Amino acid sequence: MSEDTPVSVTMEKDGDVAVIIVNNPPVNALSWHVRQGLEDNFAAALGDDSVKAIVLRCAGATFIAGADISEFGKPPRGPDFNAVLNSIEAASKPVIAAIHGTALGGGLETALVCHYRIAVPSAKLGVPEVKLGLLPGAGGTQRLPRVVGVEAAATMTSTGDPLPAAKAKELGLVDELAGEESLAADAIAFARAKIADGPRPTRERRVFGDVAVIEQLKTANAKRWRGFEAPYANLACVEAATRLPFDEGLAFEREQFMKLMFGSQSAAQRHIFFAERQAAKIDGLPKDTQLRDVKKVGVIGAGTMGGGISMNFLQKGIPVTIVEMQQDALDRGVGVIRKNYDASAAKGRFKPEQVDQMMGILTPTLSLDDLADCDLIIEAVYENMDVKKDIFGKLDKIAKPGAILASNTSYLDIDEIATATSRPGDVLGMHFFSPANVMKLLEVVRGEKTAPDALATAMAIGKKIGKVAVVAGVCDGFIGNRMLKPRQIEAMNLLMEGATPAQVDKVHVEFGMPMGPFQMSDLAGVDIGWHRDPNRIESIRDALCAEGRWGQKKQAGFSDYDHKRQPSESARVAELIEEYRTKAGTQKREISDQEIIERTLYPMVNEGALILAEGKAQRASDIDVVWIYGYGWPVYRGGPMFWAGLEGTDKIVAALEKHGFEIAPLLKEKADAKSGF
Ligand code: T1G
Repeated sequence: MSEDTPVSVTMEKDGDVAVIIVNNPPVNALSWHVRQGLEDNFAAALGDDSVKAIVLRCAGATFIAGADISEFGKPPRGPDFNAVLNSIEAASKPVIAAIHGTALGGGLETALVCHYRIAVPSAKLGVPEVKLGLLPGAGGTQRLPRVVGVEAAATMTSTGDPLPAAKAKELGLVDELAGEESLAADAIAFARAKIADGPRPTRERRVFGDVAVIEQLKTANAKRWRGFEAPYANLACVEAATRLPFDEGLAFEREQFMKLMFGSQSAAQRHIFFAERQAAKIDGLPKDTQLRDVKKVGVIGAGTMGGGISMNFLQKGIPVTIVEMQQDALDRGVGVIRKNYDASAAKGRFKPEQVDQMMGILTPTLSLDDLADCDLIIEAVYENMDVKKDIFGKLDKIAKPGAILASNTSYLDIDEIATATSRPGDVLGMHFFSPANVMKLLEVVRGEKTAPDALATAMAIGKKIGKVAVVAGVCDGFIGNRMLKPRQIEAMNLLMEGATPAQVDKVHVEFGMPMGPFQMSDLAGVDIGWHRDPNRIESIRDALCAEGRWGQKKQAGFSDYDHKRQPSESARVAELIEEYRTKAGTQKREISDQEIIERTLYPMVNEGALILAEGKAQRASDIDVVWIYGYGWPVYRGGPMFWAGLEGTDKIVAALEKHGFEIAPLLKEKADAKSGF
């Protein structure tokens, strides 16, 4: 080992048991120097005649949480991962993995080449590679069927969900449960007890279980896995384990792994893995920024948004005071919260007593004065600037010093709202996405005068309630909705020129979106933002609204809907479009699917480039995170800005120019450099 190799693996001896300890914070990833350290320390332990058994454990928060994803795509360094694992498995002395925290991916594969496994009850064990568009590429798909059987192996690899230690023990993945606080000692005792049994190489164990589960999983997950490659590659490897000798199965796994590793889907999913974590960071935040305490939250408005927002805090044990102006609206809002929790409890998500607990820390009131002791107040009322400024003016007098005053507005100017108070440093936006208790995205809108600690606190509380929070700047629509706008405008233009709502929606769904622009309008409500004058028809949308075609809620929007909300093409909508097209004197023509992509998705990239250039998003990857978690952009395409790199920014610019768009300078710059964002 050369002197510049970090020492991340050490060895201690307890009598005749060697204890090899990995210490590579924060998650003991199998970086090159860890692999080097394992190779060196196992060689030393195996070469020491006084050593009769070997324990492998980790310092810090967790057992090995996987290969070091940050090394992927870089020139290989240090010993080959498979070679290190195979040498551990071939050890002439029993090797025991002592597991705490999360043994994930390459971490679990390392535990699998150990001959026995002991874990603390709170440990979790899994192979989440599929969530990175990969598969366990160090023997996991071949060894798991030999330890837990085909059914469990197929489920673990294709879903990526970890198992709690107790379940792992039930399946035979863990041989012994240690005391929560005595893993080190229990592992040594367990190792000593295994000296007589000797090594138990996993590769020599027999695959068992019913291969039929593989087709069953494919059928059960067809919708969820639509467009993804990795789940099917994982299942193909597990299936191979049922019919190939170990080494041939390993070779098949390697081949499948390399295909995924060098494919665009894994690059996209790994991009999002890091992008999500990067989004939590605020560039330039002073190092000594202290977060404000948030022990009590106030929510103004008990409608759909106010109720959903409140639920996020209640289920994390944070008391909420919810304010409405009218008693019946307040009662209705509280009733909806209870109904939602009861529905979740019926599905087993909460125990009934938990629902009572959560409802017990919800305080309904008609008076804003009752928000005086709240640390964070979120306004979620009607999208009207005057209404919001009136409320913030009152809050300025009621709220305690240091309370954060947030608006859930989806596009209004936070800076203008802040002028209604004497404390603009405490004012920011917290834009939740409907349904607020379900959608993970939270846009935290930073006003001109928002204080750094207020912003950092809002980001931290967002993470605490399980959201993926992204900093946005003040502009119309912030990040997500601002990019949605050009997409919706062009989608309407395409109808005028000859496309149908179903065709545009189909192109988006085939691209990987959960729904197309018109399905989204019908779901949200075609009448959102409509002027409500049925005689004023200035667009196709006005024509639909004038006829009461307000979307799913009226069983008619851009499509017709049956009682199960199943859509079908509407002859009436086709007539309305034709009437409107004739009135406007627009010629109908054939529109290709490619043109739909170029005129609805490419303008989003263009808008994203403007958002970046204006500093309304901290980084391109933040924009990707917004679209993945706010609108269901397919994660295997990495978000609009990452996808622009895959598509080719030069190709995008050429198409946008062809369709007459004004090109964002930053996008032009990337295109000229033939680079992504
Ligand atoms: N490689 C590199 N960095 C990692 C990492 C990894 N595997 N896992 C986490 N980090 C970084 C992360 O970016 C963050 O960095 C910090 O650690 C804390 O992470 C061959 C090919 C373990 C459950 O997919 O699920 O093995 O932002 O904020 O909330 O078959 O990290 O601080 O600079 O998420 O406590 C398979 C991925 C890899 C597990 C901890 N393993 N990690 O959650 O902390 S592929 C995974 C996680 C593989 C082999 C294959 C979580 C966690 P920074 P964090 P956390």
